[in-house]
Amino acid sequence: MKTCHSPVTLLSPNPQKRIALLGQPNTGKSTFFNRITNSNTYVGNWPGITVDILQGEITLNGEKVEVVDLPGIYDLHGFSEDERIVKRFLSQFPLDLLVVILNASQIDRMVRLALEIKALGIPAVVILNMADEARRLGITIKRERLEQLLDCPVYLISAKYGRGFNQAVEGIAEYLAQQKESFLVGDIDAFFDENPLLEEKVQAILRETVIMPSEEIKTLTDVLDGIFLHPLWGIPLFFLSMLAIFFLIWQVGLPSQDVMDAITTSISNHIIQPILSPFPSILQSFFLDGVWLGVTTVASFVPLIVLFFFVMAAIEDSGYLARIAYLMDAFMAHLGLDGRAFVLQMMGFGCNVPALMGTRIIRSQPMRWLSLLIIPFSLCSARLAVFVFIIAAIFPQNLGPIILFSLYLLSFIASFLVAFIISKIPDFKSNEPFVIELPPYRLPTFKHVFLRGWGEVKEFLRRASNFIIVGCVAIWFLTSFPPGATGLDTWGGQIGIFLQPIMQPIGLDPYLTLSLIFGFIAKEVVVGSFATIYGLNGAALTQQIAFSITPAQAIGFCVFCLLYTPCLSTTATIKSESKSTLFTIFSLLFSLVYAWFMAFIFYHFSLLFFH
Ligand SMILES: Nc1nc2c(ncn2[C@@H]2O[C@H](COP(=O)(O)OP(=O)(O)OP(=O)(O)O)[C@@H](O)[C@H]2O)c(=O)[nH]1
Ligand SMILES: [Mg+2]
Repeated sequence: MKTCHSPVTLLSPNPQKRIALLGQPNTGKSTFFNRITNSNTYVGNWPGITVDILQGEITLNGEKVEVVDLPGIYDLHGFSEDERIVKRFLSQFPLDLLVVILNASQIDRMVRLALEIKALGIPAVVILNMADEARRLGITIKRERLEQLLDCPVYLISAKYGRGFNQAVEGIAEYLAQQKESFLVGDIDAFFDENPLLEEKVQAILRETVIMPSEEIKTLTDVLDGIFLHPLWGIPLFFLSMLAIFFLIWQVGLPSQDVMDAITTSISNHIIQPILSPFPSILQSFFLDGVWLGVTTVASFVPLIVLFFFVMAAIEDSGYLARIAYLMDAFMAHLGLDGRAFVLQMMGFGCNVPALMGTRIIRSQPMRWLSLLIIPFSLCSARLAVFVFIIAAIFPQNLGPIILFSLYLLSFIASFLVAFIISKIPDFKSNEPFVIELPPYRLPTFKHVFLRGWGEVKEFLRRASNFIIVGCVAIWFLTSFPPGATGLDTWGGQIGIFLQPIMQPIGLDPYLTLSLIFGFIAKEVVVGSFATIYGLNGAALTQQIAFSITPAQAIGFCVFCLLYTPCLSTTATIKSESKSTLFTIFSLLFSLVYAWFMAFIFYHFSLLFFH
């Protein structure tokens, strides 16, 4: 997954040929896309994972062919933003072939789309994906008969495991070879026209081509749903599993950080320092304290964050997320939102950017604005690094996971409080009906989970090479000048002191304030800045932090850091998704003020317990 994907806007102007993958959400379009283009885009067992147009290039019959993965479209009236993107694409870009991807295990509901497309005379190939699941459910499909009735090639495949995939690609290549002219799909509204004649035709096709099992097979999904969707313990079970996950991340993640620290310290002692020794001390300090210490301290959290993403990928791909949406829906309705908003909030745990983009599946405009406003309060993996760092330094080991879990709860509570207040404004009341389709539970594959973790490492390297270095160098600069100055006499110290009247009431000292200022670039910079400010790393840095910050200060700091102005990438996404500068400015200012008030309350409350 690209955690912080940027929207693809520039499609190559004149590819030799172009095919597009079209179908309902969660039918495996992106899985097929990944297999055919050999790439690693985001797939997940949740309808609405792809909300943008993704493109890849392959070679078929010696020709370059552009493959386009589209967001899923529902056979419903009215369009959400992701569906509008599909609509715009199909009405503007000529294609040579439309690949219609259907879920074979739900063929009764899906064949209609294929029929509509064929009725419009659009050159298409139909892929019946998830053949493995259809077989398990005892569904038999007479593929050849279906080909005759639809008058186009039909392939029964399993994109996830690869069965039937090669034949499908050969079929696509063959079809493309015969296609001499490209065509424009045009307006897709016609796909969804009410047409009683068509309905009859669908039924006739199904009668002839599909044999459903004589009795319903009780699937593993039914059994698991009996447990996870239980009306009484469904929700407690969810929170307990989250708590268990944080214990795991804490127990496994923290030791991994020490290993990383040991490696980077050794590289510094044996390689970097000897190389730098002939240079003037200011240059040495720049590379060692500014760049190296900052970036490696942040890097020491990479194993922990990768582990966290492994777990998130497994939850997402298993289908449990859709259950969480279902479980939380009734509660979310009180907040003017629905189950999807809860899931988006959870997706924000990885990175807020894709979660913000995920709001495109919401049709109701007020609900979408509200979601855009509260998703940045979701505790993303960069903030996770900051909190683990502070909590591990200040609080006893056994309390660590519980405090971390409380911060996740606070992230939800802070979001929902805002939603609750805003939903009382009459105009913000949404009445969009919410129908969640519960996909079957699917076993996450090792490959998928691994690629997701690897994607995170690459994403970190990308961020480290620009945002994180820039932030750390800026802090080094401010805390090293004017020449000869130290501590609070430096420019950075002066900025911190200047802001003291505002920040002291929430427990922050000038150094903490300074680190937060640069957290605006990327939240990881907050961790890097501690290393840069104190010129230490590893255990020495942890000790220094424990010495300079009280528990109450730590709590005020964490609460402020959780809620205040999000990072640059998130801000840019708020702007691009809301398409409103005013809303973006409001959202930034609002989070700043909100963070201050929450931090104030938590800091003073903590003072009652800690000195
Ligand atoms: N059992 C099985 N699962 C599959 C198959 N193909 C895809 N999946 C799973 O189905 C889920 C949805 O896959 P995606 O590729 O994200 O579906 P999509 O059509 O791109 O979904 P949207 O982007 O939301 O429209 C994922 O959990 C996949 O692992 C298959 O052939 N068999
Ligand atoms: Mg997709």
